[in-house]
Amino acid sequence: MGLERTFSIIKPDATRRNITGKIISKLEEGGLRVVASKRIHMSQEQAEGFYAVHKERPFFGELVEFMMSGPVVVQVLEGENAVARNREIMGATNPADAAEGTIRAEFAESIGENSVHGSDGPDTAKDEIAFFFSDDEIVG
Ligand code: DAT
Ligand code: MG
Repeated sequence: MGLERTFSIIKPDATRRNITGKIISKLEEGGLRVVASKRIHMSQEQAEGFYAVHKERPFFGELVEFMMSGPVVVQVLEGENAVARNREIMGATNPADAAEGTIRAEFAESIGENSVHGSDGPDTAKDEIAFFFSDDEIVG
């Protein structure tokens, strides 16, 4: 399989509770390495653009408002099967369904305020990384 990269966001509910370190520890303990990271406050344009795939969903407005409600940490993660591995470490979208020990089972507050984002496939990962990072910001 070889090394792969994926895109991750630590969401505003997690920065608000000052648990970014706990979340990064879970990612690192799961075999992923942070190769790019920055703390940003998303603009409306960024939040709407990033989640454009969900724009017809009933929760779109709420999702965009939430992602703009505080700082986030955007990251590029690297590791074996990084896309799938990150999804495993995160757990299911709804924390009520997330497996024990996953980030969302331990930290997420609700289906909307669920602490982390992770790319859902290798093509999405490439697009999402490019949305927030230039090549020279990624140091593997
Ligand atoms: P994931 O973040 O696990 O990839 P997704 O891509 O289906 O999940 O949805 C993106 C985000 O939208 C999700 O992390 C939280 C929000 N969301 C999804 N379903 C929702 C719902 N039924 N109600 C409120 N927010 C929801
Ligand atoms: Mg998704």
